[in-house]
Amino acid sequence: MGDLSTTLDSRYTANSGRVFLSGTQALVRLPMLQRMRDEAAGLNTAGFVSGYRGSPLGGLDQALWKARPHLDARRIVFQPGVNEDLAATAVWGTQQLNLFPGAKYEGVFAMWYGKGPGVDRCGDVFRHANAAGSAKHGGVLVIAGDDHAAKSSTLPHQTEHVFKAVMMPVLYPANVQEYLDYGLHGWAMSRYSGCWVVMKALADTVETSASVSIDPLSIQIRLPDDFEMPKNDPHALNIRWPDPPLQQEARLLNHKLYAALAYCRANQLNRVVIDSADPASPARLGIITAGKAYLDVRQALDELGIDDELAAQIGIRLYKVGMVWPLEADGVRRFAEGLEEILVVEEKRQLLEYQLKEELYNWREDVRPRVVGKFDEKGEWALLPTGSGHLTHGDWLLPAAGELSVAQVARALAARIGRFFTSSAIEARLALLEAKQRSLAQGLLPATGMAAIQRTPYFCSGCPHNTSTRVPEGSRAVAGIGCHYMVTWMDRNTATFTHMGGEGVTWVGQAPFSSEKHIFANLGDGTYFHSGLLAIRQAVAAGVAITYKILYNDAVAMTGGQPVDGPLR
Ligand SMILES: Cc1ncc(C[n+]2csc(CCOP(=O)(O)OP(=O)(O)O)c2C)c(N)n1
Ligand code: SF4
Repeated sequence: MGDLSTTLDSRYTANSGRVFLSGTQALVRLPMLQRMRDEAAGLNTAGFVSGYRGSPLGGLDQALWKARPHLDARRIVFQPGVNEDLAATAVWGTQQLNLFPGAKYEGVFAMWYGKGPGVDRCGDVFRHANAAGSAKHGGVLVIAGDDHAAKSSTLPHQTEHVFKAVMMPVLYPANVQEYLDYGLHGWAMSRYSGCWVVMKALADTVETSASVSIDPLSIQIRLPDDFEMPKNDPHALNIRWPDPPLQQEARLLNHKLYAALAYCRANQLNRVVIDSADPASPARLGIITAGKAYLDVRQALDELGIDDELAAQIGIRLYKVGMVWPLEADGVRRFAEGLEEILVVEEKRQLLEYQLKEELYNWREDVRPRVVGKFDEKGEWALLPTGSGHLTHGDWLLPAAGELSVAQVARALAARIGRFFTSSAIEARLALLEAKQRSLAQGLLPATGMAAIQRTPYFCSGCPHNTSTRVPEGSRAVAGIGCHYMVTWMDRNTATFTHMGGEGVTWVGQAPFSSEKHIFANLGDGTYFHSGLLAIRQAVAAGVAITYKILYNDAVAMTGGQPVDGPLR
């Protein structure tokens, strides 16, 4: 008989073995594991979590609230932000604790969370706080929720490019176990390198569940022995005061990012997963990938009937990247050696591909593998005739727009493998996949060939948005972010919207040039508290004729019905 002492709370109380966790629950468990590790290491630390809700991290705050007794027991404070950048500012404060007298702990490890648009609005604070750095016994882990397919967002987002701009290293887990493992590495890397470290949480992985190993000490952290800390001081890269701006920049560019790379190297966060074991027939085709795209590659190989053994035999070397920016070069060099070609499989815009090409650029031409990924071997910059006398870019292989399907990845893999290995079994499986893909594209269910039903969402009956989003005859409204955005699909003369917190301000740029006298703007009560109040102040400051409707439904509905974060008056 199984262990009858297991309860739902075991996911947060078990100290060893395996528990069943969703990705969101793993993010709740993560700071508890960090505290347990610190305790075992004799460190007197505490934890702090702040951020703002939004899919795919819409339910994280509710999960943290539910786990409150377990967080309290591990000295972890959860203080949601009024918005994302104020949350990040509070996290910045945790790293300053030990600069002042009165600190009750040796350090505070902190976690920020938010969705892509929240990351976008944090550019200023991330840039400043990352340059200032983390505390030696603190560390900052930034959980960035990404929605590549815009399933629950007004635009798709891929935040790695934002973090590259503010110079924060990015880890990209592929499954629930890696949320725990990379999270612990993230804090350790942050303490070591002084950087704020990002962990990308993609909808496709953070919204899954799995049985995971929960032992806080199962991750062995190795501090690099090949990295020279300035002045031989192990804490030379951590936060300090005073700290002039050019010294911060020099510390970050000359040392901190290289310390993060050394940490990645020492802990083998990037690794070869499949390779030829036969020196007489070494690998020819390399595949480099990360996160969800890694899962797509595994699935595509499986669908093509290529297991690990066959893959190694036919000359495939598979490289799984855990830290996608910056890309550690020594591992890349060892991965690329002897290959004829490398296929980069990554979803959305090139991140790995551009770094890989840059790192291989100075190789001798006769040993440098060809790199394909977003585009085939003609490359992105080939100007190809369109047939109508115009020119276009090279041919897409794995397009950047939208998300990749397993069939697309399988097609690209089969094409590249087909250059040196053909098998009728692979071709037959590919044909099957293509047929499945075609019927899905036509809106047909592959199993039955019947049309899949599509239904436009509408307000729930009884919802105040049903009446509050109506406009008087002859007038128009602009929409805002929230559940009430659905009004744009209804016959209610409501068109265009802004990002969260800009509601109605587009009118400030139109009113001086328009014969229209007045518009309405919808603003949810949750958004009003988050940032929308400033939009109203902008409209007042500009003196434009606009009527704001603050849509009071007493909830931040779109993300799960959380209470508005404070009083509205
Ligand atoms: C900067 C930013 N953070 C978070 C989100 C995620 N988000 C989308 S709608 C929404 C809640 C809006 O609540 P409210 O304004 O009360 O409107 P309601 O959903 O209740 O209609 C949130 C947090 C976002 N779109 N942008
Ligand atoms: S705000 Fe709530 S009640 Fe209204 S449509 Fe959205 S989910 Fe339904």
